Amino acid sequence: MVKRSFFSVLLTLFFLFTIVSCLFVFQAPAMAGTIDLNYANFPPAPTFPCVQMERWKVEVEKRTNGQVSIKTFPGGTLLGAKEMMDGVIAGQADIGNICMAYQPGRFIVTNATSLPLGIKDAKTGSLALLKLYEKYKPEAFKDVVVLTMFANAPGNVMSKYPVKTLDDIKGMDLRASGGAAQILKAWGANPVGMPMPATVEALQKGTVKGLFSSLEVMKDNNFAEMCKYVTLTETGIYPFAVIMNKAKYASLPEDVKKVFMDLKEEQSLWTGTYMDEQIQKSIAWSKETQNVEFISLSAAEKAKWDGKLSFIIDDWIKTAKEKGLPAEDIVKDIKAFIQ
Ligand code: DTR
Repeated sequence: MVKRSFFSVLLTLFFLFTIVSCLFVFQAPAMAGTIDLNYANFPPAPTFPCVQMERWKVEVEKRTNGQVSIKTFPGGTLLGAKEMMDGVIAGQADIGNICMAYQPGRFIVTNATSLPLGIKDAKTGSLALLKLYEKYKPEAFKDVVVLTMFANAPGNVMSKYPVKTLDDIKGMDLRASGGAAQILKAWGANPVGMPMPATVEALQKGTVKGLFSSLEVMKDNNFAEMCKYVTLTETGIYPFAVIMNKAKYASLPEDVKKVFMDLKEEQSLWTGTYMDEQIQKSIAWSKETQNVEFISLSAAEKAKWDGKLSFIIDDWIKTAKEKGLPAEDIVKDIKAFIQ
């Protein structure tokens, strides 16, 4: 009797020990490894910079087996467009998405991609931008770690009134930032600078009569409701970067850093491809449900519009050279990367 109960106690202890150690083994990685990161973005959730953010979050959480958890903040709820770079450097957000065109003087090298160089779509622009960054590693990024870069598709005029000739666009108040503003100015329009989120109100109030950007915003931002005309100019992209606080990045385990770096080019390609697909959907939707008229410039008119832009590249080269940058090489490289 005594012998039997001694064995059953031993057996029970053995089972308990096994269960506890199993629990410990399965819990340990999650407990020891949970790294919480926040990611700030400035435009609203349905727009492409935020869609790419959610895709990146899902991929990181999957590829680190839940070791990293990302909390996303779309719509400027953590940091707005213009405070993004400094906010990430200061650690107000661990990760942030910047549109470089909103600070043209700060990101001179990477903003060269917004020159009218004939980038044909977002995929080409995104990969060329990332290659340019990797080649020149511009000073502007010395206080952050770049997680990826991408671009939107070439710009077109979306307006409340039809624009068919240079006379039509003359003096028209159109929203644009950075390099795109220069393009509009060269065509004789009156560019009004503001980040994308401010554009909705400006259109509603009539402060601007339209905007110059990639066409996915007709659907994503519902601009098709107010802008019933699109003039197909197909020029000028906006470069974006996803940046991370340097100290926070340095504190990550090596395997997590590897996941981030392995995703750098893949995310760029994914975003460019996603954007190009969204453009097609947006065009179809604008035509079919919003009755938007798409205006193609005649060959003669297009030549006039293009002719107005050539000085922009020369001017950029001159200014960048004065700042000690290898300006001609940068332009040559972009042209080679987009082939
Ligand atoms: N064209 C730039 C960048 C841009 C294009 N689509 C979106 C959507 C949300 C924010 C920015 C952008 C611009 O007009 O700001």
